[in-house]
Amino acid sequence: MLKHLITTLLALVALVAWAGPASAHGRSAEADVRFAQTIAGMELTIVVRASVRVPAPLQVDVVAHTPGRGGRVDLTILAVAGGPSSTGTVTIEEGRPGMYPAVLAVDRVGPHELEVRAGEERSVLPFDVLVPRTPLWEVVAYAAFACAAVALIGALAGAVLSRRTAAAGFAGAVVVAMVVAFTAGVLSPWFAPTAPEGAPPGPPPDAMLGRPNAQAMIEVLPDKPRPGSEFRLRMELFDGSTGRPVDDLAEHHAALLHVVVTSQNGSYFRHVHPIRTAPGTYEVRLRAQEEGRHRVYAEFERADAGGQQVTGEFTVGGPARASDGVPAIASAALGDAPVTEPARPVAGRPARVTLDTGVNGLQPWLGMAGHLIVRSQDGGYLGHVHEAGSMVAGSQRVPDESVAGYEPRLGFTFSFPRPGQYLAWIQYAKDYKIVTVPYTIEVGDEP
Ligand SMILES: [Cu+2]
Repeated sequence: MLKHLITTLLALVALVAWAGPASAHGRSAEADVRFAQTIAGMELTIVVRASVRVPAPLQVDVVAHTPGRGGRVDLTILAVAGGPSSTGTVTIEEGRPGMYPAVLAVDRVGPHELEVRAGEERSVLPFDVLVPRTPLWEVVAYAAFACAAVALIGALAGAVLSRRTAAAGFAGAVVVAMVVAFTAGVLSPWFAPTAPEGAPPGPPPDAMLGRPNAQAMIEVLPDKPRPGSEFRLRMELFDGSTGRPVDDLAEHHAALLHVVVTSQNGSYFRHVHPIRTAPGTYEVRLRAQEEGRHRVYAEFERADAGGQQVTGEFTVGGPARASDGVPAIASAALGDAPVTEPARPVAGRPARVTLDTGVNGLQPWLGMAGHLIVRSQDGGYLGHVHEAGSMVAGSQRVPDESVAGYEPRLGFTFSFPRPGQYLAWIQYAKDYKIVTVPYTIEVGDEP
């Protein structure tokens, strides 16, 4: 009995000492998954809530930022490995931004697909159902406590039966077990985090070199949309050497893909999140407004690789027109106009751009309090920075769309690469609605 106890304790000590490099790759089981989607004329964020066990109900919240004419959104969750599917529906009310919850179900961990249907459109979004696993140090600590309890009983029994040697041995085992348990607890911060159940395997050793950038083919259908008409912007991502679709995009600022479309003079500006219509293929429906050349900028990140930006171009109804002016401050702006410090920023030096939105309790959009998108006059350069903001009431690890807690003043630091005029747009969310404030900045040369 005593021998067994000591053997168990030694094994636990070995386990603590090992604390091997467990796979720490990927997202944690406690994090929600977010997919911004521009679908059926609506700008949505679909939030798949974290689950703590399976099988279990799975909450999926559809946040309607721009509900447009609203309508039905059908959700279906399917495990890639097979098994029953689970469905849910939310009905977005016309012109009513907000959070529309649905409860679906999952019966296993691992790779899943969430199908989103709205209007004529269908998007299939891959995600992993993860369930937290008990960390190794906790297993060790609990096992050691159990050993200590058994040894304590042995020591007491030895004392009652006047078996001194045995009692002393058991008492020693209690001490060793407690030391193991406390050591595990004290060392817990240094233990490699335990990968949650259902997490994909970490990258193979050769992946340390990084995956190659994806190649992008950007086109519009029809290839020359008319002003006022709807068109589809399609983006195909593929591997340059094999030609196979690149379909391993990671959630990056609450979306798989961020797309900005601007007309030459910047009066047309869309920040949208295309739906995934096939592996490696993303589409978004837009309505053309004005004739001329338009630029497309797409930002995404392959899993286990860096982020990248790709650009494309298309023309609306006829030949491109020369730049004819700059956007005015939108009537949508609620607070003050943006202020730049210094008033005339110097190229290559950080400038401060602030906007007092006048909104008490800004909400996060795409995980941030505010977004600043900057384009050079000719469209050759597009930059994007964030205001992480501070929540008025405490800070949340993952800011939720439903929490209206940011300070009204948004501040960004931005270094304009060259002198000249820039078009800029600040975006933030209020009452779930996205507000876009366009303005222009004149950047000077070295003083
Ligand atoms: Cu975006």
